[in-house]
Amino acid sequence: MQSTSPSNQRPNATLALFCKVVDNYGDIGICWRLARQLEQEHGIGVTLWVDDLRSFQRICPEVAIDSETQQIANVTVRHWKNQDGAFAASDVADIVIEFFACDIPPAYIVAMAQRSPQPVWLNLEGLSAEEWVEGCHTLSSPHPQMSLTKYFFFPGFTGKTGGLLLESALLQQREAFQQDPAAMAAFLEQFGVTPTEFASLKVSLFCYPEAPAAALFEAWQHSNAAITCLVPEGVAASAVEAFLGRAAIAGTSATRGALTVRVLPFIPQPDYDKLLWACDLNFVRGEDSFVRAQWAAKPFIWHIYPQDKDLHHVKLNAFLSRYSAKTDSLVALSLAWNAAADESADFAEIWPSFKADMPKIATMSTDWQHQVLANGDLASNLLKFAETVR
Ligand code: TRH
Repeated sequence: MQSTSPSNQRPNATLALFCKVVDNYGDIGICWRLARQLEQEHGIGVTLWVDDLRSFQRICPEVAIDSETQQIANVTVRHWKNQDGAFAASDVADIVIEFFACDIPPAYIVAMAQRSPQPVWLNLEGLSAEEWVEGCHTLSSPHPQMSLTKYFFFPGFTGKTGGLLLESALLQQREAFQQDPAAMAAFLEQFGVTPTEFASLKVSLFCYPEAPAAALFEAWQHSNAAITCLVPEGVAASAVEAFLGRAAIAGTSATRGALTVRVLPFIPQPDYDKLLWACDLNFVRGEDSFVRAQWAAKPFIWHIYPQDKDLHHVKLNAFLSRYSAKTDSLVALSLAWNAAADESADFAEIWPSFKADMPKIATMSTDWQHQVLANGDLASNLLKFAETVR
């Protein structure tokens, strides 16, 4: 399964990836990235089953929302409408992945049990830096009624986990882009970013509605150097609208004091990478943008998906204690941004020290990349594991 096969040849193996878009875009963002990489770099024939084509279309404009089956980037995309449907053993792929414990249609599971040889069945879990993940990664779970075994596969930051998603050419592409200021300026210009804004400290902002964006904007207005905050439409909407004094539609911008806020459209996934690469600081969220920020080699602040009883604070602290580029100011800003600090946040105090530390954090983030990459990438690790349980 290691070599790449051109798309017109028989795939090295077939794989079905089931994705339920629970909330937001992260789930389909991760599954689409994984599907493309398995096809392009490993020659796997991938079928991506997804329930929400509209969300998928926002990160991948080629998606036709009314199509039951379509080919995009050599991946077969199937609209997963419901749990009904008849499946034969011959419909089942060599490897079957359910993302985030979503329920595969019952008839597909029956067909999996009937297939000979049986498929490798994986539950691809969410990313966490917590230690327990290492103990659960690759654990098996026999089906209660059928003779089928499912394995848990956890992404993660250590060699005892499945690693992180990373396309083989990404870091090279990122370096080439970052070494070409004209390309970065041209990229941002299409969203209305002016030369003056390009010369300022550029920050991308992607967060959940709970983030204290208004308080951060207030501190940035009084900064001693110009800041341009680029925010996709719909993100931090109330703070952005209050700052702009009007609806936050793509293309609108306003400047108050040192801060310019500019609203961007929601852009396709590959462009979002370029946005992260072109900015000096990135605020990211959830799982996928959080991982992409780690490959951007720029300082980033993570807004973690909020959970009941502040469980997400445990996950945030688990990451911060592993992250090798952490500094006191980065920890302070991260905790304040996630309302996880003991005291109420004073961004006017935290921001100047974080800004002063940014060059150091950017340098250390490269060490972090090397550390994480020593574990290999998630797609390759997943296929290696599948070989061992075949
Ligand atoms: O959409 P998210 O909030 O996803 C989250 C996480 O997956 C989380 O684990 C899950 O539990 C929760 O949803 C319900 O954030 P995330 O993971 O960063 O995914 C956003 C995707 O959108 C990512 O693939 C990048 C992409 N994106 C674009 O393609 N264009 C854009 O303009 C922006 C802002 C994002």
